[in-house]
Amino acid sequence: MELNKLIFKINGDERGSLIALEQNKNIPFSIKRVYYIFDNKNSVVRGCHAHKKLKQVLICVNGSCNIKMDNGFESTIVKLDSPSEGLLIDSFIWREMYDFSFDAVLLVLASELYDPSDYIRDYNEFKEIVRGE
Ligand code: T46
Repeated sequence: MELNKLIFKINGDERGSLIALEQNKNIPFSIKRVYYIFDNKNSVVRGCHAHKKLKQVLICVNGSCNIKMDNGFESTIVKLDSPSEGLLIDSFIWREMYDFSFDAVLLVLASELYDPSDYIRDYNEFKEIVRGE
């Protein structure tokens, strides 16, 4: 399954590092919402859904976590552990986030405002939709 990893330019100098994220530049959509996930127990699994319209970029700005992505035909697991690396998750991709380190902060840039009706929460329903069954 195709992986959409984004590598961000680090503006570093003797003081430290800075990464700038800009909509429709290094982030491939207009950003309508930003949220971040933190303070997770190591054993939790988050996500477990797909979206009909929403596109997102996930960046683990501190610590690490694993992301499982599934397009209904195949799946892949990506470890996010760098603030200079983003993972683009398109619509109609099932995602699960797990193995959060105690210090993990997962920043998410989203192409749409929060809309509960955009979620597909049933894996069988998701598979039927993407497989056109
Ligand atoms: C996704 C993964 C990566 C809001 O009120 N506004 C928001 O923008 C979001 C995202 C959530 N919420 C509320 C809804 C729930 O009461 O925050 C609570 C936790 O949300 P949720 O259970 O959906 O969190 P995750 O980590 O399972 O999933 C989230 C996003 O919802 C989802 O779009 O792709 O992160």
